[in-house]
Amino acid sequence: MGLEQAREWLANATAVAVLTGAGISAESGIPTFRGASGLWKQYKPEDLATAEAFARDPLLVWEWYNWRRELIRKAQPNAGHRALVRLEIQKPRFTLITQNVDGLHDLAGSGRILKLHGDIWRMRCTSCGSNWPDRRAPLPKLPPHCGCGGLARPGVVWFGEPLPDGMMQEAEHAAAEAQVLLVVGTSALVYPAAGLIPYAKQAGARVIQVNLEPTPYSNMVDCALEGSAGELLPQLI
Ligand code: BV8
Ligand code: ZN
Repeated sequence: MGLEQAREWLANATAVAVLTGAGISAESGIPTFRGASGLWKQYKPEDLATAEAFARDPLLVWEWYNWRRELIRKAQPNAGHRALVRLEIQKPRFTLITQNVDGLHDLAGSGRILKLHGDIWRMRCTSCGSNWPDRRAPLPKLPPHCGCGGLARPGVVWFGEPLPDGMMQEAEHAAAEAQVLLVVGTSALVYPAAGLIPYAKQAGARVIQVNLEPTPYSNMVDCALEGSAGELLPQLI
């Protein structure tokens, strides 16, 4: 099944859901998680993105998030992000479900975004629980603290932590009612996010995958397009 067929499915759909991962931000200069570029000081992301790592060494974990915030601060949305904004405008029913915490979909102008794994530009207090936006990069002092004096943590979902309440239900609802699920730039290895792919398929959606490399679902999807999001999405939409 080729790009032409995928274009037609998308054009004829009135209800569309999109699932994105780090791959859509790669062409904006943000390293993905897997692969050499994802490493920071030899640490694997899944070693730092945990409550255990933060409890052990909050400064180390904040240095990593501060490094990512500075990278993301310099980044601009790319043609892939912008194509999804156009798709949202065209579709009566549209939901953008992202695993990315970089905020580039917002910056591109997307509206209906479900941030499954939170937002790197928000902070949460580990003692009073309040959360607030903070877009400073670099942060003046590490680790940052809350007004109550409590230690602040990044407003993201770490491995072993549940997704924000109701977020997965909303995402599953959007995936179930979509005629087309467009999956972009994800290795589909992290759950429950990756579970949305078979979920949509079972609910009768056409699933189109745009990814540089094959994923565990390449044989299940209706159309697996191998290439970069920045090149393929403008051709698809
Ligand atoms: C939970 C925020 C339970 C932080 C992130 C079932 C089976 C197995 C394991 C589990 C399971 N259920 C749960 C687990 C455990 C775990 C998990 O999935 N582990 C994996 C590693 C096996 N899941 C969890 O822990 C989740 N929580 O289950 O809680 C619970 C319930 C109740 C009570 C208590 C607990 C939470 C998971 C969320 C973790 N947080 N991020 C931060 O960012 O700092 S995950 C993070 O990693 C990202 O958000 C993203 O989700 C993931 C990285 O994946 P991708 O985005 O896909 O990126 P990747 O680099 O892997 O791939 C990029 C792809 O793009 C590649 O394929 C590449 O080819 C392609 N590409 C590159 N360039 C381009 C491109 N494609 C197109 N164009 C390009 N230019
Ligand atoms: Zn506080």
